[in-house]
Amino acid sequence: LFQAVEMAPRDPILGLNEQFAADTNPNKVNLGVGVYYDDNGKLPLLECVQKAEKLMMEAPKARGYLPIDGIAAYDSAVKSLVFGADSEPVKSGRVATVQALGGTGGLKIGADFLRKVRPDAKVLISDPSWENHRALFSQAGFTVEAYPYYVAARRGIDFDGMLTALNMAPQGTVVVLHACCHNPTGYDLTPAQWDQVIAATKARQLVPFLDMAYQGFGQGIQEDGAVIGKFVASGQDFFVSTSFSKSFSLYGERVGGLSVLCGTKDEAARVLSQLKIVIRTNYSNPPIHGGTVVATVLNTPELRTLWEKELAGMRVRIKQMRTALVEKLKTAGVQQDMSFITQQVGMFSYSGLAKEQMVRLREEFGVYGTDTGRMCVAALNSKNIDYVCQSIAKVL
Ligand code: PLP
Ligand code: TYF
Repeated sequence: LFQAVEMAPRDPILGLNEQFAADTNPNKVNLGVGVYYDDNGKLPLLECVQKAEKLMMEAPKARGYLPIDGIAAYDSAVKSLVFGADSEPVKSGRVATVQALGGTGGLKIGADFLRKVRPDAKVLISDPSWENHRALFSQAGFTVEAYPYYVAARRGIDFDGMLTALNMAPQGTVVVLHACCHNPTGYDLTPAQWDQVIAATKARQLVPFLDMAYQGFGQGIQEDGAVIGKFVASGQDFFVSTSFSKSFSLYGERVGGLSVLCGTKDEAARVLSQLKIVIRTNYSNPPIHGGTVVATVLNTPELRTLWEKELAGMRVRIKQMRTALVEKLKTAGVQQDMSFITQQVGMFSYSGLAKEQMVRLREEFGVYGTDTGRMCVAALNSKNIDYVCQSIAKVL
């Protein structure tokens, strides 16, 4: 039965973790996978999460099946976070939201549902993008192509190229957009550029699919979410996947969601019924723990305030690491202007280093980033940054 089964390639990012674990270099630093570590190099367990878990333990509950679409209080909290509690779409009931297994789960539910309503549509992702976007939409049965996004030569967004691609896309094309903190480049559109993108998706009748995996890591929770309000104002139907992996440091709990903005409340009810079929036939219903933690935090004012403070702490520390990286690279003798690192936002920096340099960093210095030159700035800290800068200076 399995004689002809081929060995699949490793995930380019998660595969680095295995290589890192096997590395015996005592100075090794993992800047490969997108995970936030604190200044002691530890994966944080947020205080708001611990407090929510304490509340949950004080009133233990039996573990029956959840509804197919998840915990009601969770779904409504996600909806309010994404669209605003007092926003027209939430008040009028035209958003269908489901709990999902991380942001990946939200994307996959959306992809499977889209395949039913738009079986012949093409999917456009950014060039470059999070590698799993291509894999996930391809697996769902779509032809995936890319729109220009990043130009290495001038370290920035090829906005004209992007807009041209959108303006040439056939009606009904699904366009995957990073809502904030673009992975892997760290370059986000300006509000004015978003306006033009939104005008294009509307004029061409494209289907926007916003991937929101880093809300709160860019400028702030509200600021990063503002793009959703712009799409709402344009009067288009669209998809938003949400991930709490990073913003709650709950990677392994698989907490995320999918929200679909529909034209009417009745449409939303029908869409929700279809999303539930997708979920039902994949994993039946989501798990309880992570969703309860996030719902408790988002729906309890003191814990919500604490979460916002802790998330701001992560955001500020990443920004400090960006500034320190630019300064320390200079101190380490790097001649070229590296100030672009502070213009990028979110967890990642596209360093501009070539594959050979990234391989040398890994093999000679134990400093792990992706072959594309992406480094996770959120894994730098006051103890490892000098070593990282000296290592980069040596390969540059
Ligand atoms: N989308 C982007 C752009 C990401 O970087 C990630 C990272 O993991 C995800 C989605 C998936 O999130 P999750 O780990 O919650 O599935
Ligand atoms: O881009 C990253 O590093 C994160 C984590 O298949 C990740 O988004 C990477 C690869 C993957 C799943 C998550």
